[in-house]
Amino acid sequence: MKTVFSPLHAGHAGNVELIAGAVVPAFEKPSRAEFIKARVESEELGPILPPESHDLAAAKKVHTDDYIDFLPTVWPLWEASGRSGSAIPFTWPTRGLRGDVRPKTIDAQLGFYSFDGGATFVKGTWDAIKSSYDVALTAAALVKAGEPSAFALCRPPGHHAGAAFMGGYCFINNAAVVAQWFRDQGARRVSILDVDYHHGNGTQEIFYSRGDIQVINLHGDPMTEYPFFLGHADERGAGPGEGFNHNYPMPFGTSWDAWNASLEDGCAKLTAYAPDVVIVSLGVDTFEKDPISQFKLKSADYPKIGRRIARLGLPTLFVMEGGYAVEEIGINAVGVLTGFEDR
Ligand code: 6XA
Ligand code: ZN
Repeated sequence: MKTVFSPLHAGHAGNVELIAGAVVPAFEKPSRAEFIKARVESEELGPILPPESHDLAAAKKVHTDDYIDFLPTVWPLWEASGRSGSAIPFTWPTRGLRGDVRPKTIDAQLGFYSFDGGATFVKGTWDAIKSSYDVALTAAALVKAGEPSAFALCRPPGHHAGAAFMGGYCFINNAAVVAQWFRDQGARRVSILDVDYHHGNGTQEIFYSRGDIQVINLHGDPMTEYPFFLGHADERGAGPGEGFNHNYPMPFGTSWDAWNASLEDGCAKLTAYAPDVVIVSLGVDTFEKDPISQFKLKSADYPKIGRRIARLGLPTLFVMEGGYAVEEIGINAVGVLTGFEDR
């Protein structure tokens, strides 16, 4: 399997986040991608290719124009206002406030275009976001050209980003971009299978009213887990999208047997839908030692995930999302991919 990777991710570094009342170095850090790349190499998964540069038209098919135009302006506006450090949103237009007016200052716009303080900018962030987007589209083109599978080693991740908001380390929704791109290239139906520990609220929001892109999410129950405000089992899609969104919320402590039962059910839904291509939002923060997550999957479980996905028998694009147990993130992510290749 070919991997697409860009070193430009590394400029998105040195961020901080607020967690459990403390400001700490962000868990989403450059070493994550480097550990995965090193494991791709040591397991000899296949060649590692650089991305080709794409314009932002494909991003604007799933995000609003103004949101995408905003992202590259953040750091210049932040610096122009005399700031350094991380640009972090801190005020949101929640219930009872005006969400229909876009204010002028950088602080206000950060809040206007986010749902939490978890998507933060430093100087190299925009170039990293753009490279992650290019990685996803370049890997998608490999599958379109006939590769049975490809791995988009994206960083930053994407599945929390909605049509007009960032959050949870995510800016451009890479999986959503490539799902739409496959549709525009002639795929009749596309399935997104999101196995990250956290609900992919952005992906769900983007395709909630669509019947041509099926979204399946396995994740921590939002009653107790981030992102808290989406991801319940009764969210099944709306209008023409009704019945094409499937959520599998699971409790803290879930281990392989129960998680795998959800995967089996999700795979049955996927097979019944009969898509032309599958996009896997590949998060490995389901791991028992993940520092911010509460599931109990073991390293030996990840190849089993890959094997099950391979049995779908469909062209498959893996798009990297979360996973923070840095020592093991490479073993687990690449374990899914070698399992897919049944080796
Ligand atoms: C809250 C936790 C963000 C989780 C991001 C993630 N700061 N999403 O892994 O998949
Ligand atoms: Zn996650």
